[in-house]
Order: sequence, then C-alpha cells, then structure tokens
Amino acid sequence: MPTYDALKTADADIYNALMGEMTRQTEGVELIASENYVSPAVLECMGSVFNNKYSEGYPGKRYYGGQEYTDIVEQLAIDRAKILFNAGHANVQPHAGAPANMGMYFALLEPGDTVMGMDLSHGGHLTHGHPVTYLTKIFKFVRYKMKDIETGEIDYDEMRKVALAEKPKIILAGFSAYPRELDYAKMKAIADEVGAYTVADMAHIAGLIAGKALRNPFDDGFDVITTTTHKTLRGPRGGMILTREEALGKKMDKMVFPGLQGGPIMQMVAAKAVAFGEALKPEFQVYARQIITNAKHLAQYFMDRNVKLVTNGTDNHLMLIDCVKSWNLPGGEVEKLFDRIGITLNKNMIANDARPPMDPSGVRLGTPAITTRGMKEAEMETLGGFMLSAIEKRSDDAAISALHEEVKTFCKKFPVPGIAK
Ligand code: DSN
Repeated sequence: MPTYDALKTADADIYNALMGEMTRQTEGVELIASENYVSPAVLECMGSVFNNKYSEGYPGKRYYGGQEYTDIVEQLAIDRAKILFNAGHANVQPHAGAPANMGMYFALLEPGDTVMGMDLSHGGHLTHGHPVTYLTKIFKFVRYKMKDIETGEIDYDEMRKVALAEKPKIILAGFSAYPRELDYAKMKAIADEVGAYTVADMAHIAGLIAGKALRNPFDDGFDVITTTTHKTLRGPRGGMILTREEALGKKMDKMVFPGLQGGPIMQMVAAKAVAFGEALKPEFQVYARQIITNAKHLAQYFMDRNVKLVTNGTDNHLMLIDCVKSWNLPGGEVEKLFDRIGITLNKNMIANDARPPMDPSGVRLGTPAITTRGMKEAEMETLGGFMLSAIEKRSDDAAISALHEEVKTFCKKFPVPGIAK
C-alpha cells in the first residue's frame, strides 16, 4: 500500500482529507448502488506516470511520439473488453459514462432525431433524455415506463405503439434505479420493426454481465453497449463504448476522438485494462453472483419485516425502498439517519413519486461494494437489523450513537481493498 509520505509533506490539507476519507470508507458501510472498491493493482495504475503522457489517437495511430507503452496498455484494455463482453469493437477512451453516451448519440444520430429511453422517474438516467440536460436541445426523447410498478414489468406494448408513432433512431435499454431485468429480445424486435439501433447503457450492471450473472444484450442482437467502468465492473472511474459489429465501432472511435474528446486519460485506460483482466478471472463470476444473492437476501429480509420495496424485490444489485409507505418518512430523512450510523445510501425518486426530486419518497441501496468486502447472506441480515433499529430508535440520540459504534466494530471484520488495516 502507498505510504502517502510525499503528499503528507507537500500538502497537509489534502493529506488530512485523504486520511479522513480512508477512515470513512473503512469504518462505514457503503450501500450506494453505483459505488465499489477497486483493487490495489487498479489503484496503482491510477496513480501512475501514465498520467504524464498525451496519446491522442488510437494504438498504432497517434498524433504524438513516445507511445510504445501507452499502445500496449490501450490495446490490452481493448482486447480484454472485447473478450469480456463478446464485443466486436471496444473504445476505452470515454472519460466517464456521460461522455460515452454523448459519443454514442453523436455517432448514430443527426440533430432532431428521436431516442426512446426509460423515464427517469421509473429508473432511467439523466443522459437518457432528462429535460435538464443539453442533449434535449439537440435530440427529441420519448419515454417508456413500467406497466406494473408492483412487478417492474416494462410496458412493451406501449413501447411498440410509441415507437411506431415516433420512429426513434435509437431504442435505449438501461437504467440507474431499476431493480429488474429488461427483455432485450422484445426491445430488439420493436427496434427492428421501426429500423432503430438498439443501445444498452449497462453502466450499473456491467460487472454482473461480465461475470455472467445477468444476460448480455449482445446475445439478443443489440448494436451498442455503453457503460461506466467503476460500478459493478469494479474498475477506475471512466467510460467505454462497445459495439457488436466492427464497422459501427469505427464510427464510435471517430466520434470519441477527435469528435468529442482530446487526449485519453491514459492512467485510467491502464487501470481499465487491469480491472478487465481481473473481471476475466473465474473468481469474478463468483463475485457477480454473490452481489445478486446478497441483494435478494437483503430485499427479502426487508420485505419479511413489512418494508415496501419498489417492484417488491430485485433481480440485480439494487433495490428501492418506499420510505413513506414503509415508515412514513421521506427518503432524505432516512438517508441522513443512516449517515448517522455510518451506513451510506442515497435518497431516490420512486415510480409515480408524489414528492419532488430533491425530497423524494425513496432510498436506493445496492450490494456491489459490501460484496467486495466479503460480506455474505448473514451480514445482509446484520445490516438490515442495523437499519431497522435506526428507524425504530431514531429519536434516541444515545441509541443512535451506540448503533454507530456497533457498525464500526462490525466493519473491522471486512477490510477495504487498497486501504491498510
Ligand atoms: N451517478 C450514477 C448513479 O449513482 O447511478 C449514475 O450516473
């Protein structure tokens, strides 16, 4: 593990903040569904001298000299990503998930074209066409939703009707707060009827697909997959675009650079290569399956105790609690209460939420990070118990402080990768 001696000498303020963050991560429980802990090897790449290099272009075709080692790492990242996701082409340069989606839109669409994506309030993502994004000034977005929020089933009949009327150029699968599997084959059939591209933004579930715990949209004929690399995939903060066919991949390459971005962040590309190498190992498949086992177990623990979950369960790594129906509390208050006992999650809109986005009815939680720490079914019950005790004793400050101490003691048994014990 790095000692951070140089940082301590050079900048005590940042050093102290870093030490504080390490303690926070070690002593607390991370239930934010989009977060994870990377391995020490991935961390080493991110803090490496690849930071010092400009590498505009792609392996073998760069605009600057001195690329003998950057070419090796980028090519390895590409090759490993292609194997991992059974892709024809991989672009590993997008700096994050939003630029990956922008690269994909700009490569496939002309201004004014239509995209059909999941409604944000039913689990979709800002970059899938929320009115606050600049994307909505360039493209038209139409939505699909769940037919039944008790099961999470998507309204595929309505999706087809809207697709026939609106003729979208892209039908977009993917979400940031939806606990169920999508029927990619149905979406592909609708897209074929209207001549649309099929794109899956699998940012949340990339690690579950890589670990073969969830279905790969390419197996149902999807054209493009976009993703972040730092959620369930457990790599560095960054993005990636994959295509089933090589030809479409070339369009993505042109759009990412020079169309949209400048030089790739090569230390992150190196870290992506390492993370993809880790995800290709058999133990990653065990990890991916355990994420889902843990999520289902925690969901059942809650439901057995009259906690209302949106769609009444989960098929993936995340769940949404309807805090108003469960405890007559808004999501924001529950987020703050759990913060006080060292359990971190986020307030979240639930489907057909009667409350505003900044003060919604739900919280979202997920199991990727705690599963990396080695927690299993028994620990899901311990954590569920901590959270329900906090709800019950919320007006008793001493009881909440005592619970916080219990959480810290519990966390000591589960070291965080990359942080010395
Ligand atoms: N911020 C991510 C999440 O938490 O789901 C999505 O971009």
